[in-house]
Amino acid sequence: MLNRIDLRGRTTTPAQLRAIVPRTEVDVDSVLHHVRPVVDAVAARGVEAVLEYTEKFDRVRPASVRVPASALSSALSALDPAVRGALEESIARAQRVHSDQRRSEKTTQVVPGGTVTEKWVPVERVGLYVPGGLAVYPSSVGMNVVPAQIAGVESLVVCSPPQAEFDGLPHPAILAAAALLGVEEVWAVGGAQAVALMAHGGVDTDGAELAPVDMVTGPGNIYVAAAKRLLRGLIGIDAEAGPTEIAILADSTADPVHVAADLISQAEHDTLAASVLVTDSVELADAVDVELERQTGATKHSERVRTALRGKQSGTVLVSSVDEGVRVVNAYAAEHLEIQTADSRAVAAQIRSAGAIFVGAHSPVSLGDYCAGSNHVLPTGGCARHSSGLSVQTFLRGIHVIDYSEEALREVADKVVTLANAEDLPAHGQAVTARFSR
Ligand code: HSO
Ligand code: ZN
Repeated sequence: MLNRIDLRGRTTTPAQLRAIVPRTEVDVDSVLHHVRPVVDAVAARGVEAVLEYTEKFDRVRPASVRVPASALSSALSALDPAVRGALEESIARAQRVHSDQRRSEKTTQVVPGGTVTEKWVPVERVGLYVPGGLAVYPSSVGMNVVPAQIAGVESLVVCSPPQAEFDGLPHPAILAAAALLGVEEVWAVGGAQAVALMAHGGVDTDGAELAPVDMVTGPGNIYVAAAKRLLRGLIGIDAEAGPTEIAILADSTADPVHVAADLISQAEHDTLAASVLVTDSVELADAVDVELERQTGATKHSERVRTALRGKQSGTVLVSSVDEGVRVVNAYAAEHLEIQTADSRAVAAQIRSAGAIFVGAHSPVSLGDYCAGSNHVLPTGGCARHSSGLSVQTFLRGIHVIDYSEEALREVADKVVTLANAEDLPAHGQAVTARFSR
């Protein structure tokens, strides 16, 4: 079922490997000209423009955009108790892991009387975008809200598209998840309009105010990504999420049933999702292909899965050794990387680029999607080469606090003057010497 790329006997550089192992290119630039007018209109006319675009794109006109508190509490009461229990477990585990990400203030004494302290200050107000439609993921609400709350973000707003079938409210599972996490401010707005409204703020038809946020996080389609790209700078953003990716580095000891199940699990998200197997075992590759056929036929979203697995972004890469496989997966920098080899931990220790690494036979990606405690908002499209997944750090700003005494300044004054003069910025030096010339 998967395309096969045979790298055995070929010598390749990381840059060549990145070109050889295909991935979905999402051309966000190509939709910027559609999204710019939306962003500009919302900036200029606020909620009035939001309602026009909501009618046009979501085919519903909510009475008010701000979701009433009663809708949040009734969504939570109506939530299936089993789902609520599982969501609570997911949130509790994420809270444990993310609590350990908190940073403490550190003071470095550079010289006697001269210190630099790095203090960590949470972003004040954060907007979380939660998609509706095909992808209704209450688990993702937790993955965004938990690190923000643990970072100490004081003000959080969630935006999610209104649904005609739910009387113009966002999907009830999203409302329930928000309520469970103690998020009180939810607005029924989706797409680029949502990002623009959060960035610029606005006033609802009934006078409720959405104060502008400092940062927007959360997944979304290409229009949401384009809006983030246009508004970045005015607001901070997490990342422009692309289609999900799983790479599995496996040898002959891996179980093809598990490997196939895991490849299918992420293909289930999207026809553009990427499922990549990297292996030194032709027998495993063959057995996985057989399993993929069998399991895809039996799975609920088989059409979507089949399209994703057959897409050019998915495939099997044959390598001559696990070491070569390590080079391939490091170059590919998958959002999710599973290691299923004889000594999975030792191989995992060699991985330098991946959004998250899942080690051994009992750590499938879907565990991480829901209940490992790790975050499932991870860098896609090779961004794992330079970026990390969502964490407490995403919502913190490190601020250097410089505190020097007169003596400590005097001691280094000539160095400052020398460097200032070398850069032809003598007034910089003056700002120091002025303190000692009288
Ligand atoms: N695998 C997705 C996250 C997710 N899976 C949400 C299920 N629900 C992207 O990491
Ligand atoms: Zn998933």
